[in-house]
Amino acid sequence: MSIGAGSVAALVAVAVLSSSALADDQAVINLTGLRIKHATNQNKSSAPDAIDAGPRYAYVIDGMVKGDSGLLAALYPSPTPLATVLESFQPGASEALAGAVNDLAAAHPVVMMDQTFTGSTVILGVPVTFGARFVVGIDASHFAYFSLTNVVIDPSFLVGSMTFTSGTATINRVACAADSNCDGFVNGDDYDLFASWFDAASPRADHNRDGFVNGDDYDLFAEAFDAGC
Ligand SMILES: [Ca+2]
Ligand SMILES: [Ca+2]
Repeated sequence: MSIGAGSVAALVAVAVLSSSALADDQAVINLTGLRIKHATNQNKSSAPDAIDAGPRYAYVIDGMVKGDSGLLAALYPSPTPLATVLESFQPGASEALAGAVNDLAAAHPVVMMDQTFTGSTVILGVPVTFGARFVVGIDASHFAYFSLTNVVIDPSFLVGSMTFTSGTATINRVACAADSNCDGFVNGDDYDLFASWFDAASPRADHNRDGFVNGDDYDLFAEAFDAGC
């Protein structure tokens, strides 16, 4: 079969269309300067960096924080990984800083992570209570956001506050809901991973994100997997 000039023009038109409509698969939120301070609510947006809607998103929050007053300044005088600080207040908490979730409706707004951390520890002999709510989502204007609310650092006058000296929250759009490991391919690794999550009744197996892990999720996953995306 030969390709005529008209077909070539059509192909070029398709190529131009698809490049102008090229999916924006990532949004990055700069967290530098964000304070972790008692009773201080903050929000950071990726604007003007937008991201397209997709059936699945992977997110990772990474940053360095430093104490800027009180006991926290004594304890963390230089930039320290956020994960290390979270672990010192609530062991295991840093696991929540990265993950992936589906949004089968592939529509914005969407919330990817809504995690409340709470813990208590003793810093230099002082019992300290800590709490914070981290939310990562994409708003209706397609900008990603990170919000830090419900911050409790008690007793705040003694413990002080912290600041992000650097850091980002990065959201990557994943083209296939069945791409469990978010590597861009759908293959046996994804099936095995999903099956292990499902067997463990992990929230990561909640394919349709309705709050339950059951046969519906297995069927939906199998359907997406068979379709190869
Ligand atoms: Ca994969
Ligand atoms: Ca479900």
